[in-house]
Amino acid sequence: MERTYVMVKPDGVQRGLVGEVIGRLERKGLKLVGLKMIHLPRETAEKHYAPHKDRPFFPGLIRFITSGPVVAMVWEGPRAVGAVRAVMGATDPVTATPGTLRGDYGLDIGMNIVHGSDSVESAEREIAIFFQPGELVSYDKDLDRWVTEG
Ligand code: DAT
Ligand code: MG
Repeated sequence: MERTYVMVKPDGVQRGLVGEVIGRLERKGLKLVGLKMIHLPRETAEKHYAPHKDRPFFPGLIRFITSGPVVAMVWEGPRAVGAVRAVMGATDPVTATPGTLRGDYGLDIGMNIVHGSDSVESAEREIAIFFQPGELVSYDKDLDRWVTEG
């Protein structure tokens, strides 16, 4: 079982795509175990995107991600990291496969609607930035046994 960090970015919130992101991940069979809406302070944004701090797009990325509220979430499931990446699509929405969130809704590599951790290690690091352990819930969903045989 894995947990992954997902964030509807300011463009996704402004465009009314929060429900679309949550709905697609629910229908995929993943389980929502943490959720909050926040307007990221600059320090938190810089911490989250620290692996990109030397990239030329970093200042613009920080400006964008702090430009409005985001919806921060933790999703759980078997291979949840890869499952979310697949639902989300490639980084550049223009080349992201249609049928993915980015492929269906985006045109701009920066304003690409949603973030999802790229590995189990990144997920652990990112979840710890946004959530206290006590803010995440554990619960059984009766439907889980119809989603995976595991
Ligand atoms: P992803 O969000 O698919 O994991 P990433 O981790 O490589 O992509 O980059 C983080 C974010 O930074 C990405 O969602 C959008 C922005 N970004 C990446 N490459 C960019 C580029 N060449 N120009 C502008 N923004 C970029
Ligand atoms: Mg990434």
